[in-house]
This record gives sequence, structure tokens and C-alpha cells, in this order.
Amino acid sequence: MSATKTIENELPGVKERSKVEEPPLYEVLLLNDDYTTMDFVIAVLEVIFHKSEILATEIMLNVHKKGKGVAGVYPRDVAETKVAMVHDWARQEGHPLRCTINKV
Ligand code: TYC
Repeated sequence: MSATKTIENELPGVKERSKVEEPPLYEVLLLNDDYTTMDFVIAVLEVIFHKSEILATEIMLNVHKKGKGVAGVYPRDVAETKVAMVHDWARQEGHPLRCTINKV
């Protein structure tokens, strides 16, 4: 089922409400492995997912300890593009890093 949201019409004095469809959202999950360097995962989180260095480090350590973790939440096409960017960059640098998407 897709999400809907009721919004007030923004014109002054107009009391109509309209339903807008919001796109389904997908988490991009980073998966742990034994070989990708911590610094590379932090760089991925900073460059591709626009996280601060502090938050990127926290997310990376959480993935390292728990096995997986959320890098970001996006509409499906954006999430899929980010997965491809992570995989392309990791392969270029010789890292086995993997990530996947999961509908929220
Ligand atoms: N476990 C890796 C190491 O010890 C670090 C790592 C963290 C790898 C997160 C992947 O998604 C990952 N070098």
C-alpha cells in the first residue's frame, strides 16, 4: 500500500484539502564484510550519502558490530542509483563492500 498525505490548500481563504501520493521509501543497507577498510566505508557514507564525518563513523561502526545498517532512506530510483554508485566505487578500489535496498 502506498502512503497518502492530506495537505491544506495554501491559498488564503481556501479550505480545500487534497490527497497527494507520496512515493514508497527504501532504506539503503550497508552490509559488513571482513575486508573493506573502515576508512573507505566512512568515505562512502560522506560522499554518496552526505553524512558528516562523525555520523559516518558511527554508522560504519554500527555496521561493523551488527552486520548491517541504514546508510539512508530514499525513493526507489534514488536508492537503486546509490547502490550502483557504492558497488562501482568499491569495485574500482578493490573492496568487496555490498549494499542492498529494503522497502520501509
Ligand atoms: N568490518 C570491516 C573491517 O573490519 C569494516 C566494514 C564496516 C566493512 C562496514 C564493511 O559495511 C562495512 N575492516
